[in-house]
Amino acid sequence: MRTVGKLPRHRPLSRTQSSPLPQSPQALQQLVMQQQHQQFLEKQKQQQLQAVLADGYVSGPGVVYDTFMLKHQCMCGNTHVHPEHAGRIQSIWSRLQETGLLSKCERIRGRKATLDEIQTVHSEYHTLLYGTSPLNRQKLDSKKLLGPISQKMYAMLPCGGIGVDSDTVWNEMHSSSAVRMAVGCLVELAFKVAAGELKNGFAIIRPPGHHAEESTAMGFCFFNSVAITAKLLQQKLNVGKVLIVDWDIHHGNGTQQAFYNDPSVLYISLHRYDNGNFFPGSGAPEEVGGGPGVGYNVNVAWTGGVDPPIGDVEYLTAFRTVVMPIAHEFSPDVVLVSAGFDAVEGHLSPLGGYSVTARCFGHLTRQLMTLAGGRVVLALEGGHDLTAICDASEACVSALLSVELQPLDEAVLQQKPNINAVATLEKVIEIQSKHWSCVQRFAAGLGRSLREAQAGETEEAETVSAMALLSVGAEQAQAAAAREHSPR
Ligand code: X5A
Ligand code: ZN
Repeated sequence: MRTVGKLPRHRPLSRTQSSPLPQSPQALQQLVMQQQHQQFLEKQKQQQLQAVLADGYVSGPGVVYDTFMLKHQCMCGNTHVHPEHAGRIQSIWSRLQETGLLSKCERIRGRKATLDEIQTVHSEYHTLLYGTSPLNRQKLDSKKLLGPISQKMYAMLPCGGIGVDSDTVWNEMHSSSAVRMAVGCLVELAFKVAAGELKNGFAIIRPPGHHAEESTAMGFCFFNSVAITAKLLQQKLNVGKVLIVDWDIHHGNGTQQAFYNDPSVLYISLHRYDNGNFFPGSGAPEEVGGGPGVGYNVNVAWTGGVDPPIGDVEYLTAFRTVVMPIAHEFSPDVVLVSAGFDAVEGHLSPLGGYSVTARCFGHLTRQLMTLAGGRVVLALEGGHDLTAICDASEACVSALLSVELQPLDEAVLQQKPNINAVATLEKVIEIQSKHWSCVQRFAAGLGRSLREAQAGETEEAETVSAMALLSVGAEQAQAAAAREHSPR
C-alpha cells in the first residue's frame, strides 16, 4: 500500500455530486484512496478478462512427467543394447529444469490409464497382456477375465532379458505400470488443453507408442498413447476433429491403423521411407485412408536415402507445401504431435540418418500453434541421442511458451530442398490433391528456397490485389459508361 503522502493529486470533485463530501481532510483522503483502490481492482479485473478472452483461460503450457515410467527397463540392465532407456526422459526433465523453462510451465500430475481407456484402441487381450502385472493379474484371473493370458508370450533375448524383440523389452514387475502411466500422463495433459485449462502441452513420456497396433507391440511400443488420447478426447470431451502430426523419423503404423477409415482424425506423418526399406516399412504415399476416411491419411514418405541428406530445408518445405495447407483446410479442434526426435542430427541409421536441427523443431511447433486456437500437445516418441532430444525438447517448449526462438540460419532459408525431397513432395501432392485442393498450387514451386517462396507469395498477393483493383476499376468504368449512354 502506498502512503498517503505519496498519493498523486486528485481532480477536484464536482459540485453536482449528490452525496456530501466529507469535511475533514483525513476523511477526504480516505475516500480518494478507496476510489483509487476500486479503480485498481476494476482495471485488474478487466486485464484478467482480456487474458481469458485471448487464450481461453490460462497461464501457459503444461508439462507432464512421472518417475513410474523410469522402471520400464530390461532385466539385463544394459542400456547400451537398449537405446530406449529411462535416461531419455530423465535427461529431458533435467534440461527443462536447468534452463528455467519448467518453472514457466504448469506441472501436471500424471496417472495410470485405466484398462477401459486403453481398449479404445487396443484389443482386450493386448490390453490385459501388457496392462497387468503378475500381481493384479491374479485378481483378474480370479474374476475369470483372463483366459490364456498367463501363458508365456515373450521371447528370451540374447541380452538375457525378455521382450517382444530386442527393442521392445518387458519387465514383468514394472513395465505394465510404466506403459499405463505413459498413456495416462498424455490423457491428463491433453484433456486440460482441450478443456481450455492450459494453453498447450508437452508430455515427457516413455516408452513411445506410435508403432503399437490394436494387438501388436513393436518398435519399443506397447500402447499407442497418442491414438488413445485422440479417441478419448472425442468420446469423453466431445472434441470433433483431431489432427495428429507425426514427425518421428519412423512411420507411425499403429496410429495410421487406428484411424485409417476415420475422417474425424487426420493423420499426417513425415518419415524416412526409402521405398519401404526403412522400419517399419509401412507409410507409402499411396496409403491415403479407406472408406469414409479416404484423404485423411497423409504420408510424406521421404525416399532416396541420406545422400544428399534430409534436413531443415526439406522439413520446412514439407510444412510449407503440404502439412500446413492441409492442416488449415482440415481445421482441427486439437492438434496432437507424435514428437519423436530421431530425425535430429546425431542419430545414425537404422534409428535415424537425417540432419534436422533441434532448433527447426521449435519452428515447426510454432507453425502448428497457428492451428486449433493454439491447442497443441506434444508427446515424446522416439529419439535416443540425449543431447539431441534435450535440445529439441528445449526448442519445442520455448515455442510453446511463445518466447522468441533462435532464428533459422540464413543459409537454411536460402537453400533449395534436395532433389529427392522435391520428388517425394511432388508425389505426395499428386496423390493428395485429389483430396486437398489447396496443395495443387504448391506443385510448381517445390524447388524454391524458403526465401524465394516468401518473395513468390508476396508477389502472388500483390498480383491478387492488383487484379482486384483492376476489376474494381473496370466495374467503375463500365458503370460510368452506362450512365453516359443511358438517357435520363
Ligand atoms: C519409436 C521409435 C523405432 C523402432 C526401431 C526398430 N521406434 N528397429 O523410434
Ligand atoms: Zn522413431
